[in-house]
Amino acid sequence: MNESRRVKVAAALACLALLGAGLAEAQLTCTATVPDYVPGGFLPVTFDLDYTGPNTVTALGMTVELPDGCQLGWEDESVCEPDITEVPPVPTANAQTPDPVIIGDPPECAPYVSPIEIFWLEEQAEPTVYTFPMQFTLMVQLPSEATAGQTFTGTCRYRFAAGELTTPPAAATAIEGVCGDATGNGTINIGDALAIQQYLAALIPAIPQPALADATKDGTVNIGDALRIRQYLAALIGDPCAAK
Ligand SMILES: [Ca+2]
Ligand SMILES: [Ca+2]
Repeated sequence: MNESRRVKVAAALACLALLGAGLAEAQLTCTATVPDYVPGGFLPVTFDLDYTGPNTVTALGMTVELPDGCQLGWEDESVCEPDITEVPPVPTANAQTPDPVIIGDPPECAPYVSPIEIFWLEEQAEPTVYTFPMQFTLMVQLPSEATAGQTFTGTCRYRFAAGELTTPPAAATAIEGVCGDATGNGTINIGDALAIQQYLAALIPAIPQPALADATKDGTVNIGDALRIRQYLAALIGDPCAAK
């Protein structure tokens, strides 16, 4: 081995040692939370990701496992109904907006199926610098025959300039709730319609049970849901969540 090559090998080994030390100090966490669900409705599945360590995270990926029959978004949500955002952007420190990409190529308006591989890919020359802690939410549609607990699992991957770390799987189980019960107290009353209206007026930051509040089952909570609940309470309709 000539001198130049010996120096390069030594430098490479030193880098690997530094990387190994860095990875050993790195702290990764990924947790999942879900509210109660309604069969056939949409459910926000939220992942909280955190990282502390000496290495800058330059790429981010997740594998998400859905219960049987659950679906996630569409390849091109702009031409498919309902119009839901399949994977949101994530916060970054250098004002870049990496495109979220789902691996797979289903036919137009066919859903992605589990397990779902998600990556946030940067097109820019400079790597994206992710900021932690971060949170993102996937809107998943449950099958109409869903019963009992519905468990969602996410495994997060962090990539550095060299090397990659994977978190243990984070799981959360949703239980079935009463459709229209936005407050999550087990009954439908005027308080549920009011909670939705207060949320839409930005008087409260969140709805306790957003999937139960989505009476129209279109993946969003809006005034139509409050109207359905009011119509139900006025005995104008028999089921606040029945299809129109
Ligand atoms: Ca309620
Ligand atoms: Ca709705």
